[in-house]
Amino acid sequence: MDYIDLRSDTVTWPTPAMREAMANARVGDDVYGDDPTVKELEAESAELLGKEAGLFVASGTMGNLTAALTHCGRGDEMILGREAHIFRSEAGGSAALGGVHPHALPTQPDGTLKLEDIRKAIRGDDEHYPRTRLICLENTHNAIGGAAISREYTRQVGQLAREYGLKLHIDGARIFNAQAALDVPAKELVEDADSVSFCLSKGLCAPVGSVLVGSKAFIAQARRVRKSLGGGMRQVGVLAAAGLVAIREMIDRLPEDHDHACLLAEGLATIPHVVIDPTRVQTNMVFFDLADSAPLNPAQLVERLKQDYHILMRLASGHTRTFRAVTHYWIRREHVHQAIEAMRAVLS
Ligand code: TLP
Repeated sequence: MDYIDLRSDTVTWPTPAMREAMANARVGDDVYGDDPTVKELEAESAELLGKEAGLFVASGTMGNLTAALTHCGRGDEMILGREAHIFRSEAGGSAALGGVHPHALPTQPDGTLKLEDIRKAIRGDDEHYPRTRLICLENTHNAIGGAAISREYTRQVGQLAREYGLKLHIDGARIFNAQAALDVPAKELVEDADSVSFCLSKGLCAPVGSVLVGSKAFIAQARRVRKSLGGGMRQVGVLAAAGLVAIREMIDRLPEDHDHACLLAEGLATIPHVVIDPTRVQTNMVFFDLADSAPLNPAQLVERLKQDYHILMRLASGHTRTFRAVTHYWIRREHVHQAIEAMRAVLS
């Protein structure tokens, strides 16, 4: 890559193996069900997460939106966290396009929702109320520093959902980072979910796409919803081919990104004007604050790192002094050392 780009794992370029697979991909018109590479990706993804079927979608946002619109009708309510990506960063799509009413609860410092809060938020049968249909969790939790959510917690939420006849969707954009952090197969982390969306184009490096998985009946309905959103794609096996490389070759290397994130956090902790608790790093994200005492403001810091050191860094979404640095395949150990030394030079 041209820069040491720590802004996100979405910036990852496809690997050489992906480019080759894309060039040689077998394709067909996927809306007619004719693309063998897409079918393979959907089947392997479903298998990987222990669900019956999968659906290739253009993005994580489209995966979550398709799930919400498949589970909920207009005026139905979904329960989720205030810090959830779906609530904060997906342009209010489920409300705008599906009339789904979001019921946002406080997100806890570990990325969970209190079970008691969820229970209280579930509506009774009263004509004044929207009908509660869906609970959404996020694993790993982006805005909570990439926190991994445990199998036990998810199981409890699943039980609660079933008790009230609700569905559970997991925004598993980075579910394989949770698998690596917890050393629990992703399949088990999502066992209780009715649907899961995971991204191929973040730490797994594919250029485009996510996969939504669930039961056969759910995916059949989701396919119609995806079409209505303009997401029926044609010879899209060229993209699915990269996705297959992503799930076959890129999952097992994620712990390397987590090690690099720890290294970065430990290095940053030794730099003046950086406020950070390295023990909070669980996956590939490093959140830190720039103290008021710093000689530069956040915009100046970003500019100096870019101009003088070829390093790209950004503030965490919605924050004014909190940065989020994300490690990924294109960030090697020496890049982490370079980033630490650049920060030291700029802030000392
Ligand atoms: N997150 C992106 C940007 O939105 C900031 C990032 O850089 O982290 N769920 C989660 C948990 C996500 O973090 C994201 C993307 C999505 C869904 C949406 O995925 P895309 O960008 O493919 O629509």
